[in-house]
Amino acid sequence: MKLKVITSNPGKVAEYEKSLSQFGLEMEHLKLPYDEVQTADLEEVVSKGMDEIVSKGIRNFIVDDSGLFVDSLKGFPGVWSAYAQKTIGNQGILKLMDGVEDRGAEFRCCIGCDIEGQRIIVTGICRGTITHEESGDAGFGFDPIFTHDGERTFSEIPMDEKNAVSHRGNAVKLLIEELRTRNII
Ligand code: ITT
Repeated sequence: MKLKVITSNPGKVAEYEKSLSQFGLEMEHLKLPYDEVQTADLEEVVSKGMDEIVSKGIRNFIVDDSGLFVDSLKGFPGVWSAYAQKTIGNQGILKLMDGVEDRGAEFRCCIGCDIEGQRIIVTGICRGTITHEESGDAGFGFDPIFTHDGERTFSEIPMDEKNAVSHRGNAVKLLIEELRTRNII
């Protein structure tokens, strides 16, 4: 079965291809802008986005709203992660955390999947810490400043390893469980 991944971010598509192909799900990248409502809730962004996409007659797709939530910044950038990444970038986040001892943070990923007329929304989390400098070339977004094991950033590990522990990987595990429960795969 083919699922469209509706996103402007090719890095997400690559991660879905790697984690979902083993379940017979083939990914197709579709760049289709949809309204991301202003709310502090990733699931609401996904649910409203799915309504809009379905109203355009598109079915069998995945949307993904993710963010980095930094403890000492009271959850910032959170739902504003894309804007923060585009404006202040990783260096800006590091600057905000200059001299801050508590480096705790978590990535969250909310997946909305429309499949065979059914709707599944799941959220995965990955706890870790913010490093003191950028490191590594792989991945995208905040990967060079986030470490789940305190040793290597997400930009310094292979995609398979990132998928095994990441917010998106954890959300995919929940999605697979739900697809199995509903006998879709
Ligand atoms: P779409 O909304 O078009 O899917 P986006 O990149 O804007 O693409 P999000 O709003 O979900 O995606 O992501 C918010 C920001 O968080 C964005 O700058 C991403 O690069 C970043 N981000 C999301 N997932 C990430 C991950 O696995 N690793 C590093 N950064 C990530």
